[in-house]
This record gives sequence, C-alpha cells and structure tokens, in this order.
Amino acid sequence: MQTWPAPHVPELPGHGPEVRVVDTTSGELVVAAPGAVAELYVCGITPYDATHLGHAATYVAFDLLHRAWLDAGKEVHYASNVTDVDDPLLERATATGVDWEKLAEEQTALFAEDMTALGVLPPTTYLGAVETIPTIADAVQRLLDQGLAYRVPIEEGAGGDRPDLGDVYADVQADPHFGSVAGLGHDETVALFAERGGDPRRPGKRDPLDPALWRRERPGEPAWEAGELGTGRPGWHIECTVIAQDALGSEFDVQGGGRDLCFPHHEMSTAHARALGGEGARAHMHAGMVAYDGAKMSKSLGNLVLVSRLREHGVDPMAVRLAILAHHYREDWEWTDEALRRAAARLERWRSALSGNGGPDATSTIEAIRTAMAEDLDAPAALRAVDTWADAALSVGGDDIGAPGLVARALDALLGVRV
Ligand code: 5CA
Ligand code: ZN
Repeated sequence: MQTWPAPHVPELPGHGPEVRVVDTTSGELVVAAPGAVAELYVCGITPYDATHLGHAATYVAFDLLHRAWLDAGKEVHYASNVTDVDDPLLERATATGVDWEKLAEEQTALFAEDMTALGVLPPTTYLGAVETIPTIADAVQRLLDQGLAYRVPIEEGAGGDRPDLGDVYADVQADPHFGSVAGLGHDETVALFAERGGDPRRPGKRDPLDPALWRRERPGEPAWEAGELGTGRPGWHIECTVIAQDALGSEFDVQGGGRDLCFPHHEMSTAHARALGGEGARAHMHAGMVAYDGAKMSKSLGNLVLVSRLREHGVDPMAVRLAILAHHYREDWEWTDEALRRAAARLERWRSALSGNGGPDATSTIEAIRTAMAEDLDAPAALRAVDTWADAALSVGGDDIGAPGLVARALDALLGVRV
C-alpha cells in the first residue's frame, strides 16, 4: 500500500522530555516508549466514508505522539493498515452497487489526500489486508495447529469446492489473560461484541466472544486460496495482529485507535498476539469520540463531516487541524461550525503575530509546548502557550528577531500546524 508524502519536520534546538501517556488498561501515565526506537501501531481505516472528522481527530492524536517522540530524539517505527476487505466495506459496495475494490481504492486515495492536507506524518509500514493475506493465513493455520483455534461448520452453499472446511474461530477461553486490555466483564463484552462487528450468536462457537480468524468463501464474496484453510478471507482482528507483528516485532510500544476499538478489536488483536507467542502492544491508547448533531460521528448513522468536503469548500486544513487540537485527544467532543470558526480566527491571529519582524523571547513558549505535549499530549495547553506568546507579540511586541521563526518551527514540528 502506498503512503502519502512525508511533510518536512523542522529541527528545534535541544530535545523535548520523555513522553508519557495514559495507558487505557491501567489508566495510569506511563512512559510511552522507554527505548531509543519508538514503535507505534495505529489501526487504519476501513476505506468507505473516509475521512470524517472522527477519523481525522484520531490520526492527528497519534501524529502528535509521533512528533513528540521525534522531538525527544527517538527514531519512530510507525505501522498502520488499511482494512481493504471486510464485511462493512463489502456491504456498502453491495448496497451502493459499486465494485468493492474500486470503492476501497478510491477511499484509500482520498484518505491519503486528507492526511497530506492535515499534515499527518505517514506510517513507515503501511499494509492492506488483501496484500497481507498469505501471512495472515499462515498465522491462522499455526493457531489451528496449536489447538488455539477451531473450525465451525458453514451453511449449505458456502465453501466452494471444499464445503467440509469450516470457518476458523479463535478460542478466547484458551487464553488466561483474555480481558487484559479493556478489563470488562463477560456479559458487558458480549453486548459490545455484537454492536461492534462480532457474531456472539453464531451457532457452533465455543464461546459467544470467539472472533472469526478466517471466513470461508461465500457466494458473491471475494475469496483467496489459503492451502488447508480453504478459500476465504481473513477476520478483522488477526489482520492487525499480523501486520503489527511483521512490522514491529512480537512486542512493541503502543497500539492506538479511537476508543471504540478498545473492545473488541484491541482486546482480540492482543489475545491473538499472545496466542502467536508474543505480547503485542505494551500500552494501548485510545482517542475520544467526535460527535456531530448530538451523536457519535459514524458511518452507520451517516452524521458525517468529511475533511474532503471542507477542503472543497475552501476551508484551510490547518484550521481543521487546530479545531481538533483545541480538544484533548482523550476527550469526547462535538464538531460544530463554531469550533471551526474559532480555530480559523486563532490561526489568523497567530499568522499576524508571526509575521512581525521580531517578537517576545520564545524560549519559555517552546518549553511550555514541549512540556504540555510530553504530558499525555496536552494540545489545548500547548495552544494556550502559543496564544500567550501571540498576545504579547501583538500587544507589546518584542525585539527578538529570531522569535517568530522559532515559534513557527515549533508549531510545525510539534503540533503539525503550518502557519
Ligand atoms: N479498519 C479499522 C481499524 S483496524 C477501523 O476501525 N476503521 S474505521 O475506518 O472504522 O476507523 C478508523 C479509525 O477512526 C479508528 O481508530 C476509529 O476508532 C476512529 N474513529 C471512527 N469514528 C470515530 C469518531 N467518531 N471519533 C473519533 N475516532 C473515530
Ligand atoms: Zn486494527
């Protein structure tokens, strides 16, 4: 899968502090990446209805982490995926009468354009589910061989010329640590599982929570050859486990996504990582949900504000980015025209403060931005520090010739805001 072009990240004097973030599992602040190399896996899009403001906010949140790590002097290995074959994508393609591959391709390209416009640094490894099928199939076969997965018989008409080979499910009961990510009770999780793409009532499963690893061929659905598994396609959670493991190794620093991925997706993908002999992510981070018109912005409700639509209407993508940054990434918040208007006004004010020949000394401002970002990516506090500098520049001015340039470079490097 092709990524988008990497924006230039300006160098700043010195380095920022060690980055600490809230780990969803413990609820505690932890050092996000203790080593010199920081490894991050962020769950990518399922390419339809991209890129809405909820998606954008989540990818901007992890972009802040990426930038804070770079500023701390770390090398960042960042992997992500595109779920370019899955039930919701196929359902949408069928419902709208378009070819599923074309839909995925177009939406993946649109997402890349939106990420470029928003100044999001691209992943270093970027893989689609389809191109990873052989590796995923190998992993599923290994889980079957080890008795950590089992086959479930399929309905008549399914399975092509090998209807005897069933779908493959993971056995969650075989994992003593299952539940370690979200820490939820069994009944609560069954309801969430049903709501978020799971099939708790599928007959023949050992536990309602067991997730699909391999779905056999069905009439009208795409399917790939996979040796003893039989023709079919991969389940969702194993896709991220395998892509993360291949790119970052069996243990890595952070897995992230929106909060709706905490359960079941991150719980399941971490359980699969353990079953395959690794650990998966050492910390999980989840961004809050962006709402619109009083409800979570979601493809299923259709209450979407698309980044591309805003761009078409001439909205400066940096104003969109600033509107996102005005909220702490863990907060749930609502997108409004007013939020965008306020962000555009703030950007305008910063631009005029930065266009002067000099300004107040910027050392403490840079330090305040760095401190805020290193403490669980507190973007709103960083914006306030910039506001303070801009207020001073516009009211009393200042004769530090280098200050506006330094503030502009810090905005770009740390917050991804180009003025
Ligand atoms: N392909 C899978 C992940 S492997 C997926 O969830 N794709 S997605 O397109 O549905 O979502 C992409 C990312 O956007 C996920 O991290 C998801 O949690 C996040 N997201 C979706 N809706 C919102 C929202 N309203 N607010 C914040 N983040 C959201
Ligand atoms: Zn994922």
